[in-house]
Amino acid sequence: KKFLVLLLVCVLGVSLLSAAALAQGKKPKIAWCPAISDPFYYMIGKGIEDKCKELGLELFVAEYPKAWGPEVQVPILEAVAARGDIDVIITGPTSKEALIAPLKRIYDSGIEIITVDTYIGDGDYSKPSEYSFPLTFIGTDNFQGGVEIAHRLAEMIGKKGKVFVETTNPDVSSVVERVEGFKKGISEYPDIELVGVEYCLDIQEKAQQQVAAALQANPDIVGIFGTNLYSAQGAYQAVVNAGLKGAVKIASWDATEDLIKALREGKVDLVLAQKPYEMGTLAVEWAYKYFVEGQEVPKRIVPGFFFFTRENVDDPEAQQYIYKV
Ligand code: T6T
Repeated sequence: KKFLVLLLVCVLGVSLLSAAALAQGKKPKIAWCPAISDPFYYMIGKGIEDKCKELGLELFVAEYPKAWGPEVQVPILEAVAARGDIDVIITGPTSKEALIAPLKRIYDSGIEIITVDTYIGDGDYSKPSEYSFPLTFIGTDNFQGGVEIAHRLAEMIGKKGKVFVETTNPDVSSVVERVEGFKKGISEYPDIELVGVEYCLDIQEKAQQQVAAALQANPDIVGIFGTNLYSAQGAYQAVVNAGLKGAVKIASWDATEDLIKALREGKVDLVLAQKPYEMGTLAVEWAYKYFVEGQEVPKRIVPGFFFFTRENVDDPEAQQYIYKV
């Protein structure tokens, strides 16, 4: 009996090994499953598409969802996995927790996962855990960005007064880290009070209403941090509508053409640009290196970010950071 078990273990081991060996040298077929339809995700998609062309890789692009969340994302991912011809899925998980099990099932069916922009669990894929199976996480250091935004906003408001944060969801790694980083940064200013954090679920109109309500409840708010493009776009519209343009300083995240125009017009005062195009090219490059060259993939890859201010917004070298889709 012992011998039979041993034999079974050996056979299984050898077939797993040969499956891994077979995977090497083969050009992977990539699937891009965006988390939401927005200029940031279109830029990632553009990077993926360009790099696939350059490396001669086949690419399948899933639909760009109209709403943010697992209810919309999971069925799309499952349909892509069910095609049967995909080697790697590149996606941005719309929840740290709710996406662990669905992505694990897909991984167990033989598809590698690369997460871009957002991660599952705590994002540390380097030590074994129920969520450490993705090949890598490629995304901005959102916590650091939040800290730096806090310091810059503090300078703009003379290091005193009430500030407010408009964000999207409480369980999405990117924005959670931005808020945490912001709180950490702002905690160094004893005369600044954070009066609230609201969640718009990535819906711009909701962000606008929530900021309008916050301004009514606290007419002496002097600074607002909008943690992503819909939060920031909704925030500045509420401030303009309230007749407070310029009086309330706005730090925004994501360099859409809309936010850059608003910066020029004095409706926002700071824009953090991520590097979504680079996230896309890096994801494909590493999938290629893993499948074709058998290279080990770093578990965390961090493209930097860039700050737009009214002083540098027209610099020729800054233009590359605008999300132009
Ligand atoms: O800010 C980006 C992205 O980093 C975040 O995870 C979700 O929102 C955006 O896509 C902007 O809408």
